[in-house]
Amino acid sequence: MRTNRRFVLAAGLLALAGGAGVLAQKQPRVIKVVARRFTYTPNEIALKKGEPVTFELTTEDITMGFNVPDFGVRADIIPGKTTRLDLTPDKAGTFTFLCDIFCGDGHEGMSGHLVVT
Ligand SMILES: [Cu+2]
Repeated sequence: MRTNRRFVLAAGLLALAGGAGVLAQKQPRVIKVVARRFTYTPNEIALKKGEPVTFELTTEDITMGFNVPDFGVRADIIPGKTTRLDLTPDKAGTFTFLCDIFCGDGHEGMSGHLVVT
């Protein structure tokens, strides 16, 4: 019984600490992006300067890349997996993201835009 109560107390404290963590630290906004030959959906994504986001990247066919050269971040998108990529844009403007893993004849045109305001 005593052990049980202690466990409940510990679990309660953990939940409290977790809640405080969420409050103290702004959770990144999650943006899902689906890649397939030779497009991204969505292919235009609105972001706010200074707002942290996490891209959740998936592919519907083969391995693709997701590269945002202006922000120096990239990731592989592997079939059957969700790839998470964090970005906090520190400048406003329109920036290209593109596939940097050759995926077939339309690869060169596989791109989209981040519009940061
Ligand atoms: Cu490609």
